[in-house]
Amino acid sequence: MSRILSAIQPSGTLTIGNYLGALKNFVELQDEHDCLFFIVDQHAITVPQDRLELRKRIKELTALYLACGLDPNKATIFIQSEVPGHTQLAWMLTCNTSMGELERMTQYKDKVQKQTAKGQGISAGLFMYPVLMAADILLYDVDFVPVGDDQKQHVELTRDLAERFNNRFGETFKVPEVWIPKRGARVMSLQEPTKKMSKSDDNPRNFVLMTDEPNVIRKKIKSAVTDSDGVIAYDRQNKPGISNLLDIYSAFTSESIESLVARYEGCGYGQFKSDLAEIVVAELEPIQQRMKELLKSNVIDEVLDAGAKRANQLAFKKVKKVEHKMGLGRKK
Ligand code: AQP
Repeated sequence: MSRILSAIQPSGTLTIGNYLGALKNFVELQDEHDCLFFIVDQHAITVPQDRLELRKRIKELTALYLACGLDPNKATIFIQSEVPGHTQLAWMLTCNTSMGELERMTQYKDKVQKQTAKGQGISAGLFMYPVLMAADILLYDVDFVPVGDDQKQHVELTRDLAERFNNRFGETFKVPEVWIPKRGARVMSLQEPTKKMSKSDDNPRNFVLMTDEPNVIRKKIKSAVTDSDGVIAYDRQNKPGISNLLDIYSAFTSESIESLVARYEGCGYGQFKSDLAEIVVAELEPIQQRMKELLKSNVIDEVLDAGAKRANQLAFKKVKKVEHKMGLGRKK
C-alpha cells in the first residue's frame, strides 16, 4: 500500500480553493492508501498570527477535516507542532540547502510582495518554509504528495533535497512523487481571476470560505468578475473569470468542462452563476453542520492525540537515522 501525505496551514478559514485542490481529494485517497493528513501550524507562523485565533483555527481545521469525511481509522490526523521531528529534520535539511534554491521559490516571492504591501517584515521562517515542508514529507517515506498547483515547486525542491542527501550520505529518504488533482488544482480569486484564491487574502469577496453562510456564498459567486461578451466558453487567457467558474463547477460536480460548455450554450452568465452557487451551497451546508457538532464534542482531541502518537513513532526513527548519517550526537 503506498503512503500519501498532505497538509494545510491554519492561516485562515479554508476556502473552496483549499477544499477542491486538497481536502476533497484527501477523502478519496484515504480508502486506498496509508494516509497522513496534518495541520501545519509551524508553517502558519512564518507570517504573524494572533495566538488565540491560531489555536481556534487549528481546532476548526481538524473539525473540517473530519466533517469533510476524513476518517481517523483510515488516516493519521495530527498537528505538526506536536511532532518535534519536523523541526529537527528541517534543521538538518537546512544545512544541505543553498540560499539560491530558496530564493527561486515563487511562493516566497509572492509572499514577500504581500507582506511588503502590508508594511510587514519578512521573517527568516518565510524563507525557510520550503525546507520545513521538505522535512514534513521526507520524515515519513511517502510515495505521493497530493497538492494544488501552487505547491508543485516545493515538492520538486523536496525531491532534489532527498536525492542530494541520498547521494551524499547514502540511501536515507524515499523520493516522493507530486500528485496534482485532475480538477480544482488551481482555483482563482473571484474578483481577480488571474491570481490564486487564498485564505489569507484581505478582500473577502475574492474567496468563498468553507464556513460562509449560504446567502454569502450566493452573493460572492453572483458578483464574481466575468467579462462583457456573455458567452460561456473556456479560455483561461482571454476569459479568466468565466473559465475559473467553469473549473469550480467541474471540480464540484465532476462534469467535464466540455460538457458544461455544451449544456450552457446560449445561457447567460446569470443562470450559470446561480446554478453554480446552489451546487456549492448544497455541498458545503452539510459539512458546516457536521463541523459545528464536532466542535462541541471531545472527538477532536481524541483524534489528534492518537494521530500525534503514531506520527511521533514514525518521525522519531527517521530523525535518529538522519542524525546518525550526519554524525550528530554520540554513537550508542
Ligand atoms: N487556489 C487554490 N486552488 C487549488 N488548491 C489550492 N491550495 C491552496 N490554494 C489553492 C491547496 O491547498 C492546500 C493547502 O494549502 P496551504 O494552506 O498549505 O497553503 P497555501 O497553498 O499557501 O494556501 P492558501 O490558501 O493560499 O494559504 P495562504 O493564504 O495562507 O497562503 C495545498 O495543497 C495547496 O496546494
